[in-house]
Amino acid sequence: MQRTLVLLKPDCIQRRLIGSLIQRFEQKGLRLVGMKFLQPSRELAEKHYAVHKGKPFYESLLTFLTSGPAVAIVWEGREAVAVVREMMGKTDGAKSPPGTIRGDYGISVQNNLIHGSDSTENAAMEINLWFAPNELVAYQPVDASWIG
Ligand code: D4T
Repeated sequence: MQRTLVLLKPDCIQRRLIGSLIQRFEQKGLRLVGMKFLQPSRELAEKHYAVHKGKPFYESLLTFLTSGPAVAIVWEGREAVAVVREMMGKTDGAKSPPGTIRGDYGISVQNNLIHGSDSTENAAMEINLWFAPNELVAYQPVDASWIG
């Protein structure tokens, strides 16, 4: 079982799409492990996007991520990292195919609604960044044997 970090970015909250996006992941069979609604600080945003420091879009990206509240979620499931990335679509909503989250809900590159970890290593780091260990809940869903 893999775990992955999803952020519903400030545009997702402002556009009232939280429920629609969470529903997709629940229906896919991913298991909710942790979830919080928060106002990301500049410090947290800098750590989260450290890999992009120095790039032309870095400052604008930080301003965007800290522009309003966000939802941080940990999902668990078989191949969860790749499954979430596939469901998100491409970075640019305009180039993202219909059926994906960014393809169905956006046309922007920066305001692209959602973040998902891109590897199991980054997932572990990002989960640790956004959540304390006691904010993650381990349990056995009753339908686990049906989901796989
Ligand atoms: P995240 O990391 O948010 O899940 O997005 P991606 O994995 O799809 O894309 P990324 O890491 O390359 O970019 C991070 C973040 O920066 C924004 N961005 C990206 C931007 O504003 N301008 C750009 O030119 C690029 C490449 C969008 C997502």
